Amino acid sequence: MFNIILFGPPGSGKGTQSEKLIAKYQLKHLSTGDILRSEIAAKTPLGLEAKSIMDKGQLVPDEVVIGMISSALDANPQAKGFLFDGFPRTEAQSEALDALLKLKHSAINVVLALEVTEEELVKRLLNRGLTSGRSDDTNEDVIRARIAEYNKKTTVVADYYKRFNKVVSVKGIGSVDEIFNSLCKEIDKRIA
Ligand code: B4P
Repeated sequence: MFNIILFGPPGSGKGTQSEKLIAKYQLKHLSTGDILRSEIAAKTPLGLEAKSIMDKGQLVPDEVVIGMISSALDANPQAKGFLFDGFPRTEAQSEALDALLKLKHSAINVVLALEVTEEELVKRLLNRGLTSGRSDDTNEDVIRARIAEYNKKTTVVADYYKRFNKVVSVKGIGSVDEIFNSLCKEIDKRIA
């Protein structure tokens, strides 16, 4: 298996690049944001709880998202590899992911970290909010709270994987295709 974490702040292009990467490398896409939004759309108890947290720009509790990822890994025993998008977002989630992959005799191969300035992130998310219908994208205060949550709780994920020499920074400003090419270059170096 070849497993990638696509890492970066909200609005850095994780969702955008994931679509292209899974098509090229035939990986299974696991986006905790997408899974949570489908729970919200289905109005499940988990979705209702998650919506109130996400609308404040905060992170959903670790045990909830770890449970979701554990089920998704079990549901895809034939996968050639996984692309984790928006997960892990805390050190506890990173440790849990490593343990879950170990049970499957696998591990994270590379963490690709998209680098984008805060002003560009805010601009992109407000712009997406005009059409996405996502309530967490329409209010600048909520967007800034998400970025603050990222700086407080999620940057440690990169520190965690740096200890294992697995993090590569990629410039996340430029055209979608330029960024995609930079990501592919880093993957191709490692996948051979
Ligand atoms: P996510 O769904 O992960 O979404 P996101 O951080 O907003 O970023 P996303 O990856 O979707 O956006 P992208 O950069 O592609 O999280 C949402 C919420 O769910 C979190 O705040 C949290 O509450 C909760 N959650 C999710 N996972 C969790 C976890 N593991 N633990 C706890 N809570 C969790 O794109 C943004 C915009 O930029 C788009 O409009 C796109 O078109 C544009 N864009 C992309 N690339 C561009 C480029 N190169 N140039 C210009 N614009 C670009």
